[in-house]
Amino acid sequence: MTKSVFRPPATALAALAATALAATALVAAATTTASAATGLGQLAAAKGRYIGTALANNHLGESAYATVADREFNSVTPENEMKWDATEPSRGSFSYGGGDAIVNHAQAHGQSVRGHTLVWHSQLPSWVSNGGFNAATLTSIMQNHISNVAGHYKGKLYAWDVVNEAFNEDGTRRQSVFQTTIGDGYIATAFQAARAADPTAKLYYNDYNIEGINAKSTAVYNMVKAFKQQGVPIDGVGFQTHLILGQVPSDLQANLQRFADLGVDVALTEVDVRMQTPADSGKLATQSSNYNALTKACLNVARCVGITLWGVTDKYSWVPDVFPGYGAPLLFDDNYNAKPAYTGMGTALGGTTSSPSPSASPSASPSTSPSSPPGRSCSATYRTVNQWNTGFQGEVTVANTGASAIGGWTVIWAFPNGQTVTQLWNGTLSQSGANVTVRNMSYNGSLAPNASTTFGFTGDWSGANGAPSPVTCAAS
Ligand code: G2I
Repeated sequence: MTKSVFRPPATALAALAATALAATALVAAATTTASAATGLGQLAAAKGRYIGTALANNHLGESAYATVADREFNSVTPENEMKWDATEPSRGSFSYGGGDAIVNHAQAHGQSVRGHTLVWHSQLPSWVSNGGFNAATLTSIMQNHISNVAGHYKGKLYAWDVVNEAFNEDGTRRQSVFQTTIGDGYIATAFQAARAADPTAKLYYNDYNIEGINAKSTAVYNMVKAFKQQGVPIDGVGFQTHLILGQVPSDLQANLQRFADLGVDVALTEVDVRMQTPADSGKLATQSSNYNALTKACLNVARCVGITLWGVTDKYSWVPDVFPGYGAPLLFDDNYNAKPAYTGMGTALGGTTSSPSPSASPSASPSTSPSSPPGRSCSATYRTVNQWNTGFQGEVTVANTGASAIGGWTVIWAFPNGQTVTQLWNGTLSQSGANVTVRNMSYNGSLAPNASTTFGFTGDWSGANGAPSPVTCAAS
């Protein structure tokens, strides 16, 4: 059994004491502090999800910034370093210094990376936006950009925001240079180029103000539906979730679910909840309940794979620059004190989580193979996809080896060299010491005879990173 205990840092407790709502959360948190504190990312990993942050290279030298980022988050998104103006500032001249630094940092700290973003109207160098290119030339410029940038990071990223913010509020297409020059088809072309450049990264469409059901989200929904019908390679939709205090859409979960039902992953990709500054205890309490609600909405949708905050600390948030008079939108204040919002999110992630079912108990050992009902059987094949100094990425393929359909699977192994899983997707993880148990999600448990599915994970290793054997599978 894996037990993750959520304990806010001491500074969070002090901040919490200020509000009535938070006081309730404090009691909840305090009663679960039975063992060592753990970050939000670890809590999420126990539920097969991630909690990420936008990371900015120029702040990584600040020790409090790096400490909080690495303690709390198991996914990162470069805030600006992979955008077009950073990666191809002049035509055909590519620079990856900033993006590489983020990827190296993430790999050294067991964090997966969401690439952001390949095609966007903003932070687009003027050689592209004002180049006066015709459709054929701009298409090839766009394909070349994607092929180089996604190709450079091939195999290293969990996902890419392939196209960002292509729709207006009324559901029409934004009149970007790509739209006006190439036409509607540029988005599908971009996804095809991204798949060709990096076949393992999940490919996302990403936008803001699509969290609730409205004209804009419905336009995106219709595009995704058409892409799935046409075979355009899209894997996910990113809901930026830049919210105003007290305005979490009541239909957030329903909206995430309708997209998931199209057969794509969903994620909250740039979350912040801004308020008029200065903050006070009442606003901070509302913000805490807003974070709690949006986290629960994601957790209630099986294909909501994770939540990324758009920054580590209020100190460096983009909000006050763009919305004067507003700010304080994140989980940590200017001094890196955890805010009530931190506890709002942490309690939603289940301060105490466990996987109590018998085959996931601490005594579960791969030497004791789990058993399948008669007629049902499955196999599990483990492989190391990628490995770096202290981290690695693994993948397990689960196949139905019986003559009957199966409705679920459980895979068990023991790591030979003390490796630990830091994040796992397309499965529900439980790790106790060396023993790992992974169960299917609701959407990938059913397998017809001969059908297979995969789940992936990132992990930490030191000394050696041997593949476990045996890796056993039980069908249900
Ligand atoms: O605007 C908030 C976000 C909306 N969705 C897409 C995201 O990519 C976007 O992020 C923000 C960054 O957080 C800002 O840091 O994108 C802004 C640009 O559209 C970023 O701001 C820019 C400033 O405008 C530049 O002056 C500055 O040089 O950041 C640059 C690097 O610090």
